[in-house]
Amino acid sequence: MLEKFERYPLTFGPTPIEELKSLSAHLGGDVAVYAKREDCNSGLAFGGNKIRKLEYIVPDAIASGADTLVSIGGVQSNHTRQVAAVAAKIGFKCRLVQESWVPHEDVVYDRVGNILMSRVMGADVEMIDEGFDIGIRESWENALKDVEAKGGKPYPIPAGASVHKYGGLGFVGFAEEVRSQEAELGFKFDYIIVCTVTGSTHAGMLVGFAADGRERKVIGIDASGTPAQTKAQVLDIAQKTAKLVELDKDLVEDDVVLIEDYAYPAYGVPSEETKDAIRLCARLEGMMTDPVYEGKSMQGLMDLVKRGYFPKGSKILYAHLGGVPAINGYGYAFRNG
Ligand code: 5PA
Repeated sequence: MLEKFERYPLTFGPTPIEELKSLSAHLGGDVAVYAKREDCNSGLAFGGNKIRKLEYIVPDAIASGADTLVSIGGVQSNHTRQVAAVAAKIGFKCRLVQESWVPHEDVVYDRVGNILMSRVMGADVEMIDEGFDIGIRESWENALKDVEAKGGKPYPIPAGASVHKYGGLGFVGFAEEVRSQEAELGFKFDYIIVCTVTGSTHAGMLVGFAADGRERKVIGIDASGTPAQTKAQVLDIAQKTAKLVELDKDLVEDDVVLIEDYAYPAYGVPSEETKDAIRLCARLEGMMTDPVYEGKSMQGLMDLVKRGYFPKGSKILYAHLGGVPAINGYGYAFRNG
């Protein structure tokens, strides 16, 4: 589906799929849980889901003649850290807008984890006191103008690289990769669990898995706390991406399965249940998840299994999208483990 698009390799190659046997047994043994490790996908500053998206965006950035990648996220954004790493790798400058999307308890929240790495990698980091919103932001548009005013040539990458013409392509590739791994494994996954916020990860998967009729088997776990906006954005990106790759099927609203029950109390704030899910997964599998995204989708996965959402015998693929560096900003929440 992606042959006609140029890809700039930034990942190690196909990401491993591993069976989470202890977790599956702990959850009762009726379903088998596997993880596809997007968190281990690249040597670029701990990697994560944005690297796969950026592989299809970088050729356009280079062709545009730009010299500065300009992007936006919260203070502990994984996305902006990955943009900073990619900019360093391809010899671009990087301008990042970090908005106050998350209330926090730790005094070092804006000094550790993702933002620490972005600064070390040379990004020009600007802190803006604005709340959470996955849409196009004035602060980001101002940053684009500012780069230009200072003689630079900006290349715009919106939040999560989602509302970008090529933002959905990377995770179409994820679905194709899963299909070829399934051929080797000798079985197909019945469900794919994905954490959803700005939407292009989920949207790309919808398009990729629609190719073999599994679009409604992609189960999005909302971590935005603004699910109506997130769901609409997933559908819009999926429809545009479907057109781009010439999918011979129309995607409709009901194809976007987005479970809203685990984003509480707010974007970036882990509930007690999210923290428990992070601890349980870490203690059973040695697999770390973060308090903003993957901890919430892990909590969702565990709860859905317990509630019998998946028929007995189901094989479930948990997409681990990265994001662990942000846990450094949550030292207080995990002070006792
Ligand atoms: C993010 C996003 P989408 O934004 O494509 O829906 O992906 C959700 C997601 N898991 C899931 C991890 C670890 C993520 O980092 N992160 C954003 C960021 O600024 O880091 C875009 C919000």
